[in-house]
Amino acid sequence: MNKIIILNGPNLNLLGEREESQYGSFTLKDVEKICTEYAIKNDIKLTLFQSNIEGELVDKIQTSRDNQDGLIINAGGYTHTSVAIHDALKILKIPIIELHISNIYNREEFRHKSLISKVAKGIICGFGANGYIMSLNAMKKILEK
Ligand code: CA2
Repeated sequence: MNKIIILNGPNLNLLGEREESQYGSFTLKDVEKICTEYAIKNDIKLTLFQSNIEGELVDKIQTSRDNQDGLIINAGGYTHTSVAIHDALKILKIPIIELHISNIYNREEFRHKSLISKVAKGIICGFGANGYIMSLNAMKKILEK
C-alpha cells in the first residue's frame, strides 16, 4: 500500500470562509473528505496535515523522508518565500507534487515565483478543489511505475 502525505500551508484552514471567488466555497474539511474517500478506493494510506507555522511544515517534510512514498504540498503563501521549505523538500528522495487551488500564474506578479517548483516533479494549479484529487491520481501513477 503506497503512503502519500498531503501538506497544506498557511491560511488554507480558512477555505470556504472568505475569498470564495478565488478559492471556491469548499472548506478544508471538504477537501480532506474527498481525498480520504479517494485514498480508501485506491488503496492508499493517506496522511493529511495543515499548519500555519513554517517550522511545523519543515518538521513534517523531514519526517516524511522515512515514512512516506510521495508528498503533495500546497505551501500557501510560503510557496513564494520559504527557503526553509525549499531546502527541506530538496533533501527528500520521494516524489513531490506542488499543488495550488488557484492559477498562481494569472494572479499578482509576486505569486508567479515559486521556490517549490524547483524541487517538484510537477505542478497542478488552477483546478480548484479538484486539484487535490488530480494530484493524488498523478502521484498514484508515479508510484505505480
Ligand atoms: O492557490 C493556492 O492554493 C495558493 O497556494 C493559496 C495561498 C496563496 O498564498 C498562494 O499564492 C496560492 C493562500 C491560501 C489562503 O486561503 C484563504 C482562504 C480563505 C480565506 C483567506 C485565505
